[in-house]
Amino acid sequence: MTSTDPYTAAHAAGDAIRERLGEHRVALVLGSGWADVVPMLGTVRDGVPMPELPGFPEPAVQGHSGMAHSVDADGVPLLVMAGRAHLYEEHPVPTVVHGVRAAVLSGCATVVLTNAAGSLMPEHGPGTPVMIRDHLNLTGANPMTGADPPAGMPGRFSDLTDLYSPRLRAAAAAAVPGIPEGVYAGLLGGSYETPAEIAMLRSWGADLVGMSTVLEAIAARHLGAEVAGVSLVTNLAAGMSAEALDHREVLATGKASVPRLAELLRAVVAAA
Ligand code: 8IG
Repeated sequence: MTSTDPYTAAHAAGDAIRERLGEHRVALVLGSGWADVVPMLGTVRDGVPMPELPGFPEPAVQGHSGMAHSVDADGVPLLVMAGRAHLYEEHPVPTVVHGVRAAVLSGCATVVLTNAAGSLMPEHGPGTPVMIRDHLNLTGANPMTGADPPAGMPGRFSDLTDLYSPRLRAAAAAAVPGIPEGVYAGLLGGSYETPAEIAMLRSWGADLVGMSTVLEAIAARHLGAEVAGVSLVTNLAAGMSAEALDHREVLATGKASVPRLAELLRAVVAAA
């Protein structure tokens, strides 16, 4: 992805998605621990390993199947991408956002981003789904840097007010009364935080902390998509609990939460 410009590469991937899986109205990116929701979202019609699509890297993180599925979700054509590229794997920013750009350019008008996250809210611990209300992009990166978007694409400096659709958040709240909302701090990652970093993030307004989502949300909004974000809390952030942080627990918490997550996602997709 260094020789062609990232938008041309995403266009090619969008065309390949349409050829292999058809057209979809909504795209759903599944984070760590979320993969098992796929069969509960509707009728799974078809699937393709994402590395077979142009511009997608080989999957690396355990628990990510790296599949793109075409799902009939109660009549809504839904493109599910189970797996994503992370900055901490040293994927370039255009690779990190390639999937959402491809999905939008393939015709998806809505992008739903999910992740596993640490919680800074002591009352919302492991197993709690939280709707992302806003984010802090603390990755030090941004998909709108680099060469100007090519002709025919919106320019940079996208307005990120209401990045996380108030309409879709309201649909989630209607389906799951009392579902919490929070501000997601997206970090480069590679390690979890120190307790001092978590204290800092709390003072900056963060409710959730993770290593994904923010760059994809910006890239999706830039191309005009409506965006929703859902975090599954799998741990209290560093210094807030006696338990050590462990990636295996992320996957186990995901599995136990699957039926509730599927119900929530079905409601958000139906409203999209
Ligand atoms: I799951 O506590 C999960 N992902 N940065 N911090 C960060 N990412 C996470 C965490 C966490 N838990």
